[in-house]
Amino acid sequence: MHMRRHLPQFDPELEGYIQQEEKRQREGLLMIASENLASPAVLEAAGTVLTNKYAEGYPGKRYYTGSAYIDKIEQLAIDRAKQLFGAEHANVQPHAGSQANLACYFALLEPGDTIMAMNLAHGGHLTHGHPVSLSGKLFKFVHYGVEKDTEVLDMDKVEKLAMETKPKLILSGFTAYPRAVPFSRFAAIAKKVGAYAMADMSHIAGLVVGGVHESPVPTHDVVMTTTTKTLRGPRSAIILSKAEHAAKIDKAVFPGMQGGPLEHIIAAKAVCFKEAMTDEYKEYQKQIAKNAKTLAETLMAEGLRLVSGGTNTHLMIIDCTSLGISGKQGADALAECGIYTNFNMIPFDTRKPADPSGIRLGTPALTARGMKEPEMKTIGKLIADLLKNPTEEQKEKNRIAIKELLS
Ligand code: DSN
Repeated sequence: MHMRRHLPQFDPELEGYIQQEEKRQREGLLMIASENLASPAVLEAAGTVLTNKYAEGYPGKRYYTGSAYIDKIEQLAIDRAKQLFGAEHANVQPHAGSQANLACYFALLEPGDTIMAMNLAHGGHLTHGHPVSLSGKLFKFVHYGVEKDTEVLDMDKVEKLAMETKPKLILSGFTAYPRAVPFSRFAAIAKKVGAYAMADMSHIAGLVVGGVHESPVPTHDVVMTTTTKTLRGPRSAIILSKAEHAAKIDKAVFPGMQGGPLEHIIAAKAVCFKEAMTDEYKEYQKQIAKNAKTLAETLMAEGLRLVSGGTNTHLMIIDCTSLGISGKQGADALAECGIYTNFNMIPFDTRKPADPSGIRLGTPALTARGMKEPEMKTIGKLIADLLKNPTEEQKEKNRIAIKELLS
């Protein structure tokens, strides 16, 4: 818990809400697949006077004086990102994933060009061409999706679609796909049709560092990732690229998409990358995947159906259809006893996005708390018991069991 000295004095109302949120995080099971628990060192770096500094530009080429130390900090983040992922170039300024994705598109393409990406309802992201996103308004998207029977990608069909539609950029990497992304196959297809290969590895960047998932960095022109999720850094993003795209990427981020970089958050990213270079961190990533496997097996043994029949990443999606409840009803019931997940579309969902059939859940934050396979079995059973019987009595039983588990 953060010990604040000034905020409680000046703004007790706000401090009170922060403390309530700290308590919720401490006393709940955080199972939203994209959330994690940043370390105290990351939080400390994010809460520094670096927030006071304007530093538009890049290290050594700023539009503001007084940037000597900021330059050192940003360069440290850049060097560590390159080293960590084996990248030729790193831009650490994107405020968040959506900006980073748009910057990549603008670096390599012209508005109106065709991008091929995953359908949002099958696990893509809003910035992968949904009509409500600027991405979908400014570029032409062709979407691939998973197969109805297996709920996984058929890469021969992805290749066929690429051959037919000749996109200028092929994007891989997803937010709700429980299976490993076949990055090298995506890169080979892009090469075959003369498209740029781009990966959004936001969900799995930590797993990539831990050697649990193939890295897209060697085979792709550009790779973006958010720095939270499995990576366990601050809420932000970076772009990695081949050296030949460096100047275009930098120009697209600043001045293309953004003004002043958030140097306090860049400092927190530098801390995260240092943490990610340790053996302990790699073990942590391996445990995330082991925990997800055990949790998925437990849920299935309890009779729940998981999209694609399981997981080999950090996340899984429960299909609530046969339980007679919607994903939203299920996620709300779980939250009422302190198990936080999010409701999610399943492939070929017949329900609406605001009340879909699925619940997405993951293991990064539980694993950050030191939990292992035995806890996953206990938690899987609690989740299944509640979804099969979402009564007040079962919720109370779960609350007691969770308190015991976390004590
Ligand atoms: N919010 C992220 C997620 O939950 O996967 C995507 O932006």
